[in-house]
Amino acid sequence: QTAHNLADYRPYPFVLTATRMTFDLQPKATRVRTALSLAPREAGMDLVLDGGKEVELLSLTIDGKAPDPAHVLRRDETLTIAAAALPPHPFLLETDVRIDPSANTAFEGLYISNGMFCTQCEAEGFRHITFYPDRPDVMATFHVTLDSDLPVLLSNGNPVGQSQGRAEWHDPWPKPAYLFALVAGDLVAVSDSFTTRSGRRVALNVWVRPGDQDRAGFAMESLIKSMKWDEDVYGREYDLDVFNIVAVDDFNMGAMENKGLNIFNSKLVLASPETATDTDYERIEAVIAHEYFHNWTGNRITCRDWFQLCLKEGLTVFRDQQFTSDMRSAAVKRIEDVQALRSRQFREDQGPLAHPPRPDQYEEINNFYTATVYEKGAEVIGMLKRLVGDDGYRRALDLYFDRHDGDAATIEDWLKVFEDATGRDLAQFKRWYTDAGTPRLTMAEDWQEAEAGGTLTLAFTQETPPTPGQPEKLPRVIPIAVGLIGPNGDELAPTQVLEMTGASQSFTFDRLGARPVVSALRGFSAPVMLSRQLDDATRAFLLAHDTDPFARWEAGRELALSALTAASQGKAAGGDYVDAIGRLIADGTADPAFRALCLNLPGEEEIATRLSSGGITPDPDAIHAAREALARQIAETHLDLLSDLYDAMAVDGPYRPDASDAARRSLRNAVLALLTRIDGGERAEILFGIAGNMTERMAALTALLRRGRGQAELAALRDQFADNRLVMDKWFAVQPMAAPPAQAAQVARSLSQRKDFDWKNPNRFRALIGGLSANHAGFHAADGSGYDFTADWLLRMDPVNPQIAARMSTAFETWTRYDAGRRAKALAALERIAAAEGLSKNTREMVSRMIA
Ligand code: DPP
Ligand code: ZN
Repeated sequence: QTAHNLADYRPYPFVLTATRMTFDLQPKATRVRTALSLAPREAGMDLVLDGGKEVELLSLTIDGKAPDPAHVLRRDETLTIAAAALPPHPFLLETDVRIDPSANTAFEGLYISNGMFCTQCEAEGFRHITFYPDRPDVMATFHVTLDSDLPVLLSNGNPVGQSQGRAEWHDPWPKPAYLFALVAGDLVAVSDSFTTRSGRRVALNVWVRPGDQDRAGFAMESLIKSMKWDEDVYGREYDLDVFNIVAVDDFNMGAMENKGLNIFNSKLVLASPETATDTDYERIEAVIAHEYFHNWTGNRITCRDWFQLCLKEGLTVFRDQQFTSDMRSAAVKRIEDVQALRSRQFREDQGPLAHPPRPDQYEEINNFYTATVYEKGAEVIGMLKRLVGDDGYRRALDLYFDRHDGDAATIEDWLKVFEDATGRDLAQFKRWYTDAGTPRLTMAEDWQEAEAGGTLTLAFTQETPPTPGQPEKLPRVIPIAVGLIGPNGDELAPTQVLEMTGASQSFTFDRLGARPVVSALRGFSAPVMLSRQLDDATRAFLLAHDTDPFARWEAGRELALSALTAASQGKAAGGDYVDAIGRLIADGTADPAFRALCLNLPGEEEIATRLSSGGITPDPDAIHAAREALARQIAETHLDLLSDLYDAMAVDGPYRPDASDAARRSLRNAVLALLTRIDGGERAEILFGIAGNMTERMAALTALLRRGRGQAELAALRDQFADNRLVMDKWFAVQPMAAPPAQAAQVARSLSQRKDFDWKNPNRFRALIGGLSANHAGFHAADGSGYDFTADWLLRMDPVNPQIAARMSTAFETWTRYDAGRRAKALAALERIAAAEGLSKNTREMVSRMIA
């Protein structure tokens, strides 16, 4: 009853062609009148509509007449009209319902944020607005009338009528209910326009609250760049006369791609140098692009059912990654994406919540908006592109848009266009979509000297550990990009992609003059964990000479991890890494952003993941200490070099959020974090005082907090920005995150008692609760204080906003990998949550999967 299974998919027995709605928007009692043009696909079927229990049915008619009440059945989540009451031909079903947006704290459906009406319907929010076939394969045109005294009234599609207190919108593109949106509020727009390459002039607006206009310009620039890029790179044009973006403060997600009316969490729209960091700017650009790109990959072609979520999300993430690579540095973007994948998706894959990019079962779909569906979904597409080549990819995508425009499609449809466009059989490749877990790839080298030149054999084996419900795994297709580097550092063989299909497989390179060093998994050509026997000297060689930027960074990463994992188990280490990093930071020819990425040590969570994948129980306190010690060692060894670099990387002139200035700031801030360990915080205090931009101020503040200082700076920031929610979110997040681990839970607890901890706001809640779980040794404190604090707040949030509570419960997803003492405390916290009366379906599913 509670689980949904992919295998149970059936088409909806009615065809819905047009939806007309009229909203009388009142905060406590909004009336929604809906007319659905329906036609039965087959005779004798009951009409089942979704509708949340708070939706109050006032009247219902079929072709203007009320049916016999005996034929209308209201259950908690559905409204059923018996076949006996339905005509055998097309008919009009009209409903009139009442809902209470002011009581909607879950922010699903129609709700109010700061006096503004807005909606969130993905995945299943529309059923909280009216009775409807709320599933993605039921698509209709929408005609929407909004009645309200509020000055700005928006919905999907094109405006077709405006008068005092009323606006009408028509969306000619058939869409599923999850893409419906409306907004009504006192808003102002930053406006511009874009002319598509076939000459359609599109009015563009970014709507914000009065006073926020001067922080919306970057979002608008990003939108225009995205529209142009999608035409240039994918040949995709926009298809309406207007494109509206609205910023809202209370939002469960980052943003939402509703047709023609994207709704954004305000933190992904509003930016000024004083309030937003370089990272914020980069994310705004990427998410504006992501939601815009959904217009084709998601809206024009949507998903047949929610099991196919990665069809639109994996592809759209892949597209926004390509966009950012083109706008900024491709090398840096790739490294950042791999870091994010490892820290979120590999972590998910290792624990009790592991699932395939296309799951075949769920209880609550909102729990599947995960790193696996999104980021691994994107990696799978990257592999497909590598296997079929750029031309093959372009042909396949053209065919996809051509063949499936207007469809609700599946992963099978997606793979079929690649097969048809390239002639390749993708049956084995499909396992990437259906199997969970991160494959472990092992590489062994064999070198044979010979007269005609030596022969190098690379022998690979693959194995994927068991995951919930999938004890055994068959081998996958793994594209392994490899290059060979000669002893003098020259590239002997450029990158080639080895295609592994078996459980073990060898590849041979012959006629080689001297034994080369192998640069493997270039560009992170597959989302696997690669293990190979490599000494630290060879890693340092690759860090100095590899021509592939990812592989070069990876060599440094491996050096650092080898030092850190050894040290956290009480073994001496670090020399090779400290020497190599010294050479790299002194190399003025290397991109500052790349040097910054190399200088930022692997996080504690990443070290724990590495240890645990090698079968070692991670000790959070020892990991923290080892990382601190290595940072100090680098700072002491290279003090002069770092001081000079800190001065040299200062950025002159007004703040610009572009990649090259951001790169210099990122290197300088990485250096600052190290130097603060030696100078007692002198530089950081100065920087905080003089910096005009949030990037440097946050870096300085974080460095100080990590050293147990920074109280004056915190107070200054609060005084200056008490009224700026987004800055105050940072203020709440940084304190538990950068606190010494033993105090982190206490820091979070006292912050949670402040009046301005407006916890029902998702951003504020995520800031504080997520800030603590980002402090690895703090969240996993041996006394259980981190677990207890987090469980207390999940329990408090759950009845108010189940989506947020369930999402944040993933802080516990790695609990099984720690020692018995921590496991017992984490399990007790999870059991306390599980035992709560009235726990939401969302959180219940998460907690029971984690305890199972
Ligand atoms: N709004 C979310 C995203 O764009 C869900 N579609 O990924
Ligand atoms: Zn998306």
